Amino acid sequence: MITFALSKGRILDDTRPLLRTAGIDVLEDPESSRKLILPTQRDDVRVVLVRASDVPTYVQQGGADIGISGKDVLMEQDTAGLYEPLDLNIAKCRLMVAVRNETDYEALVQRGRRLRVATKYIQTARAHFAKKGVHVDLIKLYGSMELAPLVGMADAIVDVVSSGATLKANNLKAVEKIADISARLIVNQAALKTKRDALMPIVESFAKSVEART
Ligand code: PRT
Ligand code: MG
Repeated sequence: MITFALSKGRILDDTRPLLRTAGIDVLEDPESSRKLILPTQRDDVRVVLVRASDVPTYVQQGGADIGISGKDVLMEQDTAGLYEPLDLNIAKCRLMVAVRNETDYEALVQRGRRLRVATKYIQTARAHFAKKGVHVDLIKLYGSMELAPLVGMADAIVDVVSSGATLKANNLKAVEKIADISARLIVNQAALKTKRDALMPIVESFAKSVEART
């Protein structure tokens, strides 16, 4: 049995065509189903639905053999035991530093005062500002990072941006790119050995789909 870990929302929307091309049809609508384990039309493949930030953990721990995760999530975690064979080029966005429209970010950074940065990407933000030589106080949030500068809780945020509409609607501007982000196929390294015959055709089919789209 192959267990495929996916998260609802953007990743799932963009992944379903790839799954179909790989001959995997999820039999229930994942968005409306309350089940956590969904059968596919293949007896030997099932899908599990987990939080986006939990996908690498499931694949690492062997709760799933294969999964799809945003690079932003992977950058934030210890990825030992994970094989990342493919950039799927979907769910694309950019990991950015953003501040209020009226903030002069360059001046703020040059002043050398400690910067208060709100984010759910603590490890990535720490590494980014350390590389720049900027001292930061990191504030861990789990969502709606955009609010923190508006209420005076932070000088800047680190978050993913796609259209930029959310920043704009909240009078924020992106001032620095940390990384380009896209979803990645990840595979449990041990499973890749023990279930190679079942897993490799899936990886190869995904690779072909990605190639066909680019
Ligand atoms: O399960 P949990 O809620 O913890 O995870 P999640 O909310 O991160 O899941 P989900 O499904 O929203 O995102 C899954 C993955 O999609 C992320 O890990 C990213 O790799 C990728 N992705 C691509 C995005 C976006 N684009 C994106 N725009 N993830 C989040 N956003 C947010 C953004 O932060 C902003 O607040 O969507 C909002 C709208 O973005 P704009 O710029 O289009 O306005
Ligand atoms: Mg969410």
